[in-house]
Formats: sequence, structure tokens, C-alpha cells
Amino acid sequence: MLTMDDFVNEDDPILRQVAVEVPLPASNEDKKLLDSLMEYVQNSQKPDISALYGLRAGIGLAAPQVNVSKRMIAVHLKEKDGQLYSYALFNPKLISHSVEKAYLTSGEGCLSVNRPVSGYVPRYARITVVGTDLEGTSVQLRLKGIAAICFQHEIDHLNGIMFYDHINPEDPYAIPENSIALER
Ligand code: K1U
Ligand code: NI
Repeated sequence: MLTMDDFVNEDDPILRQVAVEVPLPASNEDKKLLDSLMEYVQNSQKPDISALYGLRAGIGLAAPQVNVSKRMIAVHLKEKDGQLYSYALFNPKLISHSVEKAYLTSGEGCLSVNRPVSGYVPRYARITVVGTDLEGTSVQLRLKGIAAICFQHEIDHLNGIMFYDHINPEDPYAIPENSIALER
């Protein structure tokens, strides 16, 4: 089971590397890691388990955050309408996106960043992602809202990009052009 002790810090160079593709079919070792990424995210949202193990709550996690530079992510979140998005994917790839942008009015956080960072993070409002799940099945997802934001945050981790790289340094709260505001 992953705990905060497994996480690397913001200044670790692994978070700036481009992670390597996972050879498919995935090895048992790679499946175990992807499964444990999902287990962490789910456990972190359970008040009893997160308190017991001191887990920081998250809605997503990428392998480089636990010191493995391989293309794997887990996302587990409920949208406001109650729809659950729970996906553990090997080699997720953003294959298309809207012109329109979206940003969270509360900004973004990151389990690898132990400080508050202010500002709006412009993302694509709608995206299509492909990848391979733990059963080896190819999946294609059309996403919007917080789910789209979260997938972009996690795929960025696989490309060495941190959320604050997207914040306008001159004016962190400048409204991104052609964007919609999302409340959490
Ligand atoms: O990748 C990570 O560091 C996890 C990060 C993902 C994320 C944050 C903000 C926007 C998109 C994606 C987090 O999960 S930070 C914690 C968080 O956002 C949250 C935690 C509990 C409930 C709701 C949100
Ligand atoms: Ni992050």
C-alpha cells in the first residue's frame, strides 16, 4: 500500500522527465503499481483510512509522483452530477481537445507540492483520451468538467509538466481567453 512516504518532492528531477511508455501487455509488476496508484487515490478519499495512514486526499495520481518514470495514471472522482470517473490507465494519450479552455476557480493543488500555489490553470474544456486499462482493454474517453481537468493534470505529470507551469506569471488570476470557469 502506498503512503505519503512513497511520494517524491516537488524539486525531484523525476517530476521533470518525460516518462517512458509501458510495454503492453503489462507485466505483473507494472499492473501492481497501477493498481496501487488507484488504491492510494481511493484510500485517500476515505476519512478513516486517510486519517489512519496520514494520506493527503487526491482525485488523481501519476507514477512519477511515486518515483517511477512510467506512463501510468489513476483518476477517481465524482462530478457534481454524481457521475463517477474511475480509471487506471497505461499509456494515456490526449488525442483531441476543444478550442475552448476551462479553469478551476479554486485553482489546482498537487500531491507533490507542499505549498499553496495561487492562480488559474488554463486547461482544455473538453478532451478525448485513449489508453489501456488493467485488464488490457483499450479505452477511449470523452471528458469535460473536473474529470477533463484532472486527466490533463495527470498526463502533464507524464510529460514533466507541473500545474503551475500553466499559470500566467504576470497576472496569476487573469481569466484565460475563451474559457469557462469551473466551481469544484
Ligand atoms: O496529481 C496530483 O498531484 C493529484 C491532484 C490532482 C488534481 C488537482 C487539482 C486539479 C486537478 C487534478 C489532486 O488530487 S490535489 C487534491 C484535490 O484536488 C482534491 C482532493 C480531495 C477532494 C477534492 C479534490
Ligand atoms: Ni499533481
